[in-house]
Amino acid sequence: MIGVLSVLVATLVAVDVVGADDTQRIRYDGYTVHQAVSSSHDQLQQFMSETSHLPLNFWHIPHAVNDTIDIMVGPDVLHDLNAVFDKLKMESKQVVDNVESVFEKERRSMHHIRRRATPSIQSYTLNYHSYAEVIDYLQAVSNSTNKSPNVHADYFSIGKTTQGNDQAMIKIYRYDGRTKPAILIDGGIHAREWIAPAVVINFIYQLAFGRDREIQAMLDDFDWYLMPLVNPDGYEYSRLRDRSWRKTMNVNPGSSCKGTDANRNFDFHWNPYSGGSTNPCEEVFSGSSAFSIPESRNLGGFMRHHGPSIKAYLTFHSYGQYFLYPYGYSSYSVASDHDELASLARTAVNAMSSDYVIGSSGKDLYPAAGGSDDYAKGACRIKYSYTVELPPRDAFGGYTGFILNPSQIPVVAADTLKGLKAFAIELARRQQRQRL
Ligand code: 0X9
Ligand code: ZN
Repeated sequence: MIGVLSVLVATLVAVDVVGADDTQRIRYDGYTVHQAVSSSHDQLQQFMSETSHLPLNFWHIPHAVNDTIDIMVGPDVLHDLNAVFDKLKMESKQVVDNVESVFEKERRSMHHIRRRATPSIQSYTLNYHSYAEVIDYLQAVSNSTNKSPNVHADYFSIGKTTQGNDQAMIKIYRYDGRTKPAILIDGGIHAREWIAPAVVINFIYQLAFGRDREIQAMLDDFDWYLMPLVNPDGYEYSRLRDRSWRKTMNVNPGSSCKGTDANRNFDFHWNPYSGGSTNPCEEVFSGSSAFSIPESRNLGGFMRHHGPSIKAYLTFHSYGQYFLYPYGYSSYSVASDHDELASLARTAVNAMSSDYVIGSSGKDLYPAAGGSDDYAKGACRIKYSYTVELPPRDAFGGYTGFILNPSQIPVVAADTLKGLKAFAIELARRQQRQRL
């Protein structure tokens, strides 16, 4: 009996929070991150082709001319990377000296914020959580709000991932006898961008339990669909095995490399040669065809089905502080109503204290086809569709790229909520004007 119990306890410890068996975790000792600036589209193209044979991990691909490129490399690749920088006369600086110590620090901070045996619903907003905990949270929100006559929250799944996890969604609304337009929000398309699901979890809390005037107005005017983890398989892998994992976890026939970049797989002008890849071993693998993976197919199906009632789609990523609107599939494809999209983004950005760059995804430097934002707008006619790249701005300093200390979650979430409030209130105003 004691034997069984100690095995059980050992297992529980092993999978604790970010835990897992550390021997199975991919370590990044001696890996460094380098920041360079590409001054033109041509220079970026040249850089990409000169480095195509090197195992580089792009933390940040530039979204605008003179924007930074952040690249993680292993110690044995550093010499070759520097040679390319020299050849193209690109200035660069090392912004992270040892990636593993940054990852380690994050793990330690997460352990410091330990949960109590029976966590309050609010406590879920303060740390990064496992997929199972996120599901517990959504169900707890759903159960507790449904006791009140005022705000309702319905938990449901839009489908299963490759590994059989649920793509969980919650609809938050106030039923007052009117059919309302909706706003769709998601996070976690990219596994390692943990701040995105954390921010969506915070939005859910505020919409379900917030009592201020703006939240009430947001529920008066819209129904809210929120999905914190579009890609739970990849997210779990990034928690337990490889902190820098970006893709989903599907097996790719004929390759030993797993996963697809879900944000290259949506079925609108799908094109692996535009910011994606046909190589399953690449981080931006576009998949074998559009909608080849369930994660994008299920989300796309949901958007298509609810398209007419959804007025805005916001997909949260990190990092860089960008508010991007379609189209991203090529450098020449700017939406015809881009002024309206830019001005609504401006309203949101003005309400936040973090400084965001507003722009059209593909135009300036870095087109990428198959994004969820393009699909929402191009295929589902959701007019106001955006990719929001959350803080920080860069890979340098205390909050390093997609590694943000969990103590920053409430700070980033509160600021982003200010933007969301302004966004929703202005959108409601535009809707009303249109009806008059
Ligand atoms: O490259 C992406 O998928 C997004 N950036 S990230 O650093 N989070 O990976 C930007 C997507 C912008 N939208 C489209 N290109 N459609
Ligand atoms: Zn992303």
